[in-house]
Amino acid sequence: MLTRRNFTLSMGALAGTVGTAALAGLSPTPKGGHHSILMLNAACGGDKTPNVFEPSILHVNVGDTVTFVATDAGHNSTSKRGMIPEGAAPWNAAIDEPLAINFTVPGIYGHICVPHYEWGMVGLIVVGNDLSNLSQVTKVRHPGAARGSFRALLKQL
Ligand SMILES: [Cu+2]
Repeated sequence: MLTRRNFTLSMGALAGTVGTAALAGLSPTPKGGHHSILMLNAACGGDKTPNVFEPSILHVNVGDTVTFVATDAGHNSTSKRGMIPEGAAPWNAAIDEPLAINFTVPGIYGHICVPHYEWGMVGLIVVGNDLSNLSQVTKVRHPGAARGSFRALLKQL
């Protein structure tokens, strides 16, 4: 798991690599908390599930910023069509691109790693404890292992 110290270090390293201006680019005046989702070749801990977002489910407050961190190479984060709240902006990061998103619209957000989508590399972000788009999110169809992965994550909400 990511400790607070590791989090601070990784954010520092990230800022050093891409510059704080680039990080702040998508969210000019983020006032809320900051979170990280790591893109990994294998899960931390015992199960070693290949190709994961860590954490796979993240609960944040409205106004918080989430940074997708390209810890391992070959991953990206893209919001899944039909799996974000109405009025929210979709995103689509390039492979290996760290991306910071400021979440201002409450609801459930489903996101995927495009290269590993069919292998089940998917995640959920819940903003403001709002599950009002759950039935819409649940209706979206997925290929391969993504189907079971999303089902398992949605069951935990
Ligand atoms: Cu991936």
